[in-house]
Amino acid sequence: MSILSRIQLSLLSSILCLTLLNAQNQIQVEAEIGTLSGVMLSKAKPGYSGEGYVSGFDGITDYLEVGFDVKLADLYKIEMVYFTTSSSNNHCRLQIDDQLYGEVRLSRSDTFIVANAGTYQFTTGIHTLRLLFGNASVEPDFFRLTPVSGTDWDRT
Ligand SMILES: [Ca+2]
Repeated sequence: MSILSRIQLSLLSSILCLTLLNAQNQIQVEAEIGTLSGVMLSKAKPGYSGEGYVSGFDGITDYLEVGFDVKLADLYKIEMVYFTTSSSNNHCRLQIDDQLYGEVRLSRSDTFIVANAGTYQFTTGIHTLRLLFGNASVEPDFFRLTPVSGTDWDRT
């Protein structure tokens, strides 16, 4: 093997390694494995991830809560994959570790789409996300948390 191809191979494995690390650090939590209160597991609409998605958000006390383990303390981008066929009603509420975090704005869609729910600084260990009814019959599929490593510009 020439020196050049050894260097190319080494570079390639470094890039692959970085990609795998990034994939591992991303956390995906299925909505349907959470604690469901006033809501239920659904499988009617195709295209979901995992075992289904959650339907039935229609009352002020309805919620779903998921727990997950953060291995790497970081600022995380929080996304929720969902659909809602309601056009006039357009938000739900999000609680992180039993504290109200804010509203998640929703768009009407017949297919699963991604909502950007904001960013949050997570410490290592177990945390919870609780999705509460706002005014929309949101049907969440899963949550995805992506570490914003290396971008210190919005931490200060
Ligand atoms: Ca799901």
